[in-house]
Amino acid sequence: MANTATVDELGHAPEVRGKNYLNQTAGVWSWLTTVDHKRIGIMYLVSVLVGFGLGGIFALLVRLELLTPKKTIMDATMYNQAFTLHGAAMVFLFIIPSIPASLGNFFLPLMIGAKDVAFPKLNLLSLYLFWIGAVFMLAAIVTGGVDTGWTFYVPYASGVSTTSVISATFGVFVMGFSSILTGLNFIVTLHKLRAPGMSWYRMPLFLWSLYATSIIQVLATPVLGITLLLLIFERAFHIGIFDPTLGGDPVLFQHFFWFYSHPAVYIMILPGMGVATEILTTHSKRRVFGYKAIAFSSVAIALVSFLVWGHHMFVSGQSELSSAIFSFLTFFVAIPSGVKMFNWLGTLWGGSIRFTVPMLYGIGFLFLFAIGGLTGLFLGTLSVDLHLHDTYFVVAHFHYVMMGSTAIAFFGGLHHWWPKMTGKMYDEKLARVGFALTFIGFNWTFFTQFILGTRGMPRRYYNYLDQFQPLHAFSTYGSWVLGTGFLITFICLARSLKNGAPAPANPWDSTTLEWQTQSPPITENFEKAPIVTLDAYERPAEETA
Ligand code: HEM
Ligand SMILES: [Cu+2]
Repeated sequence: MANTATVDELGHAPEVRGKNYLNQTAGVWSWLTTVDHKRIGIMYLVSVLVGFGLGGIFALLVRLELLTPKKTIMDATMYNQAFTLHGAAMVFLFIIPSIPASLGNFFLPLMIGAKDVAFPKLNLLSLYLFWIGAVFMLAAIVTGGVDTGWTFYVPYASGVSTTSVISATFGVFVMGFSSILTGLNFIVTLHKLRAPGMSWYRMPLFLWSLYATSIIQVLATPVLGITLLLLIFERAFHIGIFDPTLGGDPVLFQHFFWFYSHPAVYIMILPGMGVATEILTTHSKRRVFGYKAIAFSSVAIALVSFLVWGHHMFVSGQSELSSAIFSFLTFFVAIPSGVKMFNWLGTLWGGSIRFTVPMLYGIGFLFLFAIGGLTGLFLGTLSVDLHLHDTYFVVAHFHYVMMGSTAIAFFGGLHHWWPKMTGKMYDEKLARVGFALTFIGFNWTFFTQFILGTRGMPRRYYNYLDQFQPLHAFSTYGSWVLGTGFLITFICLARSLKNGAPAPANPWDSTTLEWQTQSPPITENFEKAPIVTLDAYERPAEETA
C-alpha cells in the first residue's frame, strides 16, 4: 500500500491525529464561508439527501394514489402536481448533483493528491447557485405547485397550465449554472492539479467518469438553460417560440429539451459507473480488468450521448428517416456500456470478493444496470417503441437506470467512503438490512411496471382500467418495502455519527490515494504532498508476491 509519501515507515497510513477538516474551525459561519472542497461536498450531500427525501415523499404519495383505479387520497389536479414535483425533485435536486457534487467534490482532489479543486471560491459559488435554484423550485411548490411533468412540455407549460411554472423553470435554470461551474472546475482540476507522478492513466476510474460527466455538463447544460429561458419568455410575454397558437413549434421544444436531457441521463449514470468501478475493484481486491477500456468507454458514452436524443421523439411526428437514424445510433450507446459490463465482470472474476456493504451495492448495481440498459435497447428499437412509448415500460426502464443504477451506486459509494468522510464506521448488520429491503423493494415496485407497460398501461394517468389494479397495488406495496429500506439506511448512517467506532485510515485496504491520509482528512488533505509511483489499483511488489 506504499502508494504515496504520506504513509509511515511501516507502510501504515496515519490514523486520526486530532485535527481534521471537520473540527478545524467551528460554527455555521465557518461552514457557509468555507472554500474547502470537503466541506462543500458535505453540504451538497446534505442538500441532495433532503432533495431525495422530498422526492421520496411525493413518490410514496403517487404510488398510494395508484393503489385503486379511481380516487384514493387526492384529486386529479393534485396528482399531476405530485408526479411533477416527484420527478423534478428527483432529477434536479437529487440525481444530477448527487454523485458529482457530493462525492465528486469531496474525493476528486483527494484522489489526485491535490489540496483542493482548481477554483475553490467558484466551487462555493456553485453551491450557492444550487441552493438559490432550489429555493425557486421550492417556492413553486408553496405558490401553486407545478403540474407540467418534469419535462415542461409546451404548449401546456408555456400557455395552458395555471401553476407556478416560471418559478420552477427559473429554479432549474439557476441550478444549471451550478452544474456547469462544477463541471468546469473538475475539468481544470484534473488537467492542472494531479500530484507528481499521477499520469492520466494512473487516475482512479471514478475520475475518468467525472471527467466525461463534466464535459457533458459544460456542453449540454447551456442548451437546457436557453430552452427554459425561451419557455419563460413565451409564458411571460406571449412571444411565439413553441406555442403553435402564437406561431411557434412545440416539436422544437422537444428537440431542445432532449438535446440536453439525453446527454443528461449520462450526467446521471456515468458517475454511478465510476463509483461502481471503485467499489468492485476495492472489495474484490483485484486490479481493474481493462483499465483503458473502462476509461475510454466513459468518454465514448459522453460523445455518443449527443447523437441519440431523437429516440425520445419517435411518435412526435419527426420524419421517419430521422427516427430510423436515431434508432440506429441509439444502439451504439450499448457498445461502450457493454464494454464496461464485461470489464466489471472481468474484475470480479478470480478476485477475492468480500461481501461488505459497499460490495452488495456494487453487485446490486451490476444487476439493475443490466436490466435498465437492456430495456433501453427495447425502447430504442423504433418498431417496439411505437407500442411502448409513454407506457409504464418507460417508467420502469428509467427507474432501473436512474434509481436502480445511479442511486444504488450513490448509496454504495456513501457506504464505501463514509468512514473517510465522517471518521466513523457504521453498523454493518443494520446497513445490510437496509440494502436488502431497498433491493427487494426496488425490484418489487419497478419490475412490476415493465409488465404493466407491455400490457398498455399509459404513464401519468390518474384513473386507470380495473384490469390493471392487481399489478398497480402490488407495485405500491413494493414501494413501502423500498421506503422502509431507505429509512433504515438513513437511521444506520445517522446513528454511526454518534455511536460509530472510529474509522481507521484505510478500512477496506484500498490502493487509491484518498485512503492514504487520515480519516477524516485534515483540511489540506495530506501532510506531505504525495508522490505517485504506482498505478491506481497497483499494489507494491512485496504485497502481491
Ligand atoms: C443503454 C442505454 C440506454 C438506452 C439505449 C436508452 C433508451 C431510451 C429510450 C429509447 C427512451 C425513450 C422511450 C420513450 O419515451 O418511449 C428512454 C427513456 C428514458 N430514459 Fe433511457 N436509455 C438508456 C439509458 C438511460 C440512462 C442511463 C438513464 C438515466 C440515468 C435513462 C433515463 C431515461 C429517462 C429519464 C427516460 C424517460 C424520459 C421521459 O420522461 O420521457 N436512460 N431511454
Ligand atoms: Cu435518451
